[in-house]
Amino acid sequence: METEKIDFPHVSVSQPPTDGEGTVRIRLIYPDPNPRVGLSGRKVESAALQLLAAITPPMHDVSVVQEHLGDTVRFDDAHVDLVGITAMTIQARRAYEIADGYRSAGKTVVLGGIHPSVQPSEALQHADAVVVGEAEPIWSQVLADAAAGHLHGLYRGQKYADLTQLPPYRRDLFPKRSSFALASVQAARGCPYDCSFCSATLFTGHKYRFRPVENVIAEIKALGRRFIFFLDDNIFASERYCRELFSELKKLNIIWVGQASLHLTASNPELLELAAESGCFSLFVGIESLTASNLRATGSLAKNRVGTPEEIGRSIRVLHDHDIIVMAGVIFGFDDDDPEVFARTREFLFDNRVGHGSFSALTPFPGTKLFETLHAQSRITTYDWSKYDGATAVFSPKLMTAEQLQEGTRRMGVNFYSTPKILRRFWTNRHHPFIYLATSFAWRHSCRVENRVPLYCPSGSWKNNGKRSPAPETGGSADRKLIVLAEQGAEEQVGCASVRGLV
Ligand code: B12
Ligand code: SF4
Repeated sequence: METEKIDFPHVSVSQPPTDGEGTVRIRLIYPDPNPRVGLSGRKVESAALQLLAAITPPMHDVSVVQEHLGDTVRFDDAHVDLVGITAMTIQARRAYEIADGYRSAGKTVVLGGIHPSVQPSEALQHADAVVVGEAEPIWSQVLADAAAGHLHGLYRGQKYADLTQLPPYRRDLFPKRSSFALASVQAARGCPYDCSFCSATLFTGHKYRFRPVENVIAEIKALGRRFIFFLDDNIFASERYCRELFSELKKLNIIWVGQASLHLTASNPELLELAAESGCFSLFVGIESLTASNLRATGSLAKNRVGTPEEIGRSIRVLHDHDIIVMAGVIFGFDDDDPEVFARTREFLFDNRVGHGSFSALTPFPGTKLFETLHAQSRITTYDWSKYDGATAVFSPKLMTAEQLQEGTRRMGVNFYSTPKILRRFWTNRHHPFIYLATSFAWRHSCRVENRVPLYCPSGSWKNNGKRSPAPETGGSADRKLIVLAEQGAEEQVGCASVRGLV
């Protein structure tokens, strides 16, 4: 298995039927990686599809299916000519199932998003066309070719999208809403860093590109929602831009959550204060590891510029001093992580009263440097993309077993969100009492349901000594009961918008 070199084979495909005037009836689909259980698609609207709908020329007809929000995929729908499917790696298997189903029904299929972009030849086995990278520069060409019956196999824009021209998302086509009426907005794209495990820069490039502040503000005003999730990889990317954005946000009476690096926040208390005044109540910061050698080896020391637990703790306190709830993203399984890493991290997060935590097993996403390294070392143990969920160990770690990595990561979430711990962290995070408690308990629920831990069980003492129960189709009645419970509680799955993997 190699990370693919992108070439442009021209594959002839059948012409999608149209109404005869060049109108293509398009269905955009967000696959739920685990529709059988209904647990894993976080309950956030798909910004990619909202944007794709917005940049679709008006002559075409667009409808949307978001499986993770409960919509059903129907292959027999006569009112569809072309299906556009988005996929992160974890969604790839389901995306291909859906693509194959539609192609069997004679529909034209286009795949796009991060996974098809880094594995285009693989994706092309399931689609008539694959869009590599951002859709803005190329989408109308794809649709024109589809309408004319000249669809090529691979499409890639020659340049990055011009964010000054980004239209507002077509939210009107998305009647099903995210949990907590959360609305996603993007102010900038790009990241100058190069963390070996991250897919973001492959896609959005190393240079920051910004939307004009007035466009962002106009979009938020038109939304009429109070709870905003900034999708940007680092909302603190440029001080000048931030000052302007936060000053304008201050006038809107909204609350917002975003992602940022510890360096750019903690080193600039004045800007942090402005962020808090503008409605920022929580920031996701990818601290990744408490071990400096891990941070150095993966290149992620560059973004936070703090590498020891003491330095990281000090930076976190600066955010707390500005009444901002910290969501710490931590990854386990780096080469210098031994089995003690879980206890050390647990203690650090608790001692520093970190409000929220998001824990992942290191995952070599295709296209990343990490993938290349582990693949070259023959340490990747599965290429089944549906296991690339951040909870499953898909490679052999150096200083612990794959099972230790997997179980340790899963236990972290359950343990971190135990009721006593949530309550003991309350004082530090008291400035947003309702949000802190509601999101903490939503995360508690989510972690337990995903790990099949009874909701009433004190953390750390669940059956099987923390091991996952068998999959539902083979599991016993207790499992089935929990799955039903999970389905009933589906609306509560997502707490804070910041989910590990965002940065
Ligand atoms: C928002 C976000 C989320 C949201 C998703 C909300 C949603 N329903 O869409 C939430 C918080 C739920 C989330 C969860 C996860 N995420 Co996430 N997430 C992001 C983030 C920050 C922004 C994505 C976004 O919406 N961008 C804005 C839209 C407009 O841009 P876009 O998605 O790139 O879409 C453009 C193109 O890709 C293209 N395109 C996309 N789809 C399609 C489809 C077609 C047909 C076409 C033509 C074009 C096209 O056109 C669009 C416009 O240019 C990215 C980081 C990043 N920089 O991309 C990570 C990122 C996508 N996430 C990632 C990961 C790993 C995850 C998790 C697996 C983490 C985890 N361990 O739990 C989970 C998976 C959840 C699940 N089970 O489904 C990785 C993906 C790596 C990979 N190879 O898959 C990323 C890249 C982060 C990273 N740094 O590595 N995530
Ligand atoms: S992890 Fe964050 S800082 Fe590192 S490359 Fe990815 S987006 Fe940039």
